[in-house]
Amino acid sequence: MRPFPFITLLALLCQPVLAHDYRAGHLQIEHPWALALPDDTQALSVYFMLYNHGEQDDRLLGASSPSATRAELHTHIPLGKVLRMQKVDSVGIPASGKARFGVGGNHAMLFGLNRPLVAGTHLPLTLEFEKAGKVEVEVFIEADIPTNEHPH
Ligand SMILES: [Cu+2]
Repeated sequence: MRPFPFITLLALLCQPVLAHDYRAGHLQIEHPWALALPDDTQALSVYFMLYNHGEQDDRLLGASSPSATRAELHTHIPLGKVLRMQKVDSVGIPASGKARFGVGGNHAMLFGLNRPLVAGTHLPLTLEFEKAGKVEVEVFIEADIPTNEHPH
């Protein structure tokens, strides 16, 4: 069964756009989103914020989606004056800490998309964690970068 999105009261009170949150054990996955892009898009960056409310470190091991043929975890590394994407095997989320997947930093990269990326629609994504296991989320397709993009 697909986990039901958990919209916190705090999110409703503080955020100008509708955010959506997912919980899996001690992990919280905040507002997975991606930009709406043209139909011939080959690769899509997906962003979200991970919070670990537990007392043990966890680790994001990978991602997958029925809407893409392949998914990888990426980060950006500075190369002279530009940022270059680089594949990473996993990303740690420290106990009582967080891991930001945001513009210019970590992201999940989807390849071989089999559906249009229309603003206002959702795209299914499965995140696999070392301890929390597999968590299904819905990625909100946004017309623009959210103005409150993971400010925490
Ligand atoms: Cu990438």
